[in-house]
Amino acid sequence: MSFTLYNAPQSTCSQRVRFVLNAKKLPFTEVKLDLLAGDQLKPDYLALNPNGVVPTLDHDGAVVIDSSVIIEYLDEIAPNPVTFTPSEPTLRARMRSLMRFIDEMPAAAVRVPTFNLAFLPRFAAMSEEEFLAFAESKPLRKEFMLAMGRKGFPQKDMDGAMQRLRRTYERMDAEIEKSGGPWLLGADPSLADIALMPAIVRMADLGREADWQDLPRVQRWYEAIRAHAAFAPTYYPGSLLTERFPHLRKTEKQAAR
Ligand SMILES: N[C@@H](CCC(=O)N[C@@H](CS)C(=O)NCC(=O)O)C(=O)O
Repeated sequence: MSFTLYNAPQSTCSQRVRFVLNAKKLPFTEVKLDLLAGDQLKPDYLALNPNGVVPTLDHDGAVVIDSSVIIEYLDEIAPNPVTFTPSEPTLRARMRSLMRFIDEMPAAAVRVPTFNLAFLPRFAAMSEEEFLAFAESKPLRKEFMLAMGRKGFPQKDMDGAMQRLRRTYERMDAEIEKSGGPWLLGADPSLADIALMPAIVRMADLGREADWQDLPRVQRWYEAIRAHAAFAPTYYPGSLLTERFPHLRKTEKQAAR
């Protein structure tokens, strides 16, 4: 089996897929796209992924897009040496419900502080015409970009994103308590944990770890995922925003407030 992953080091959606490939010990060729330069919007890439976003997986010529779909696909075609899908149908259903929740809540919310804090200087440096043309060329995120504008999302949107993330931590806490932990569904990590991981790691990278300090089950979950053997090869150097954008290291805590 041959795998090519089109992705970006700091992309949260890409990190889900790298984690699963690493955990399953599936060798893959990594094609790194520069998202701020617009590599994801070039015709060759759009022919693979018409959404104009990463990740995209090519498996022996079969193209699979969307990180949640890709990780489910990988779990189906390579159930060994480890599977992240419970065998019991009601647990599988719970896992999928959580994955939908994660895509709708934290995975979406985390884009607001990410763009405002990390990427804005790049857009602020564009002329209005350049920015509008860049936004216009995005099949999936045009309206998101226009809502952000060159000045960034207003504080109201930042506050809303932080509230949605806080409700996510509380939901995680409740799920871990219900399952007995340490993972969302109990004793073993599932695709839901992997889908959630990048949003939590992103918020920690942005200096917001204190936001779940009052929830020790969530803190233990965060320690457990970081201790997983697949974590370090997934978060290779350059995978964190603070590694690529040094301006975040000093100001992240104040700026995210
Ligand atoms: N639902 C998609 C979302 C993919 C997505 O939003 N990817 C981001 C990086 S995490 C991207 O490529 N952004 C490029 C852009 O906004 O132009 C998935 O999970 O694969």
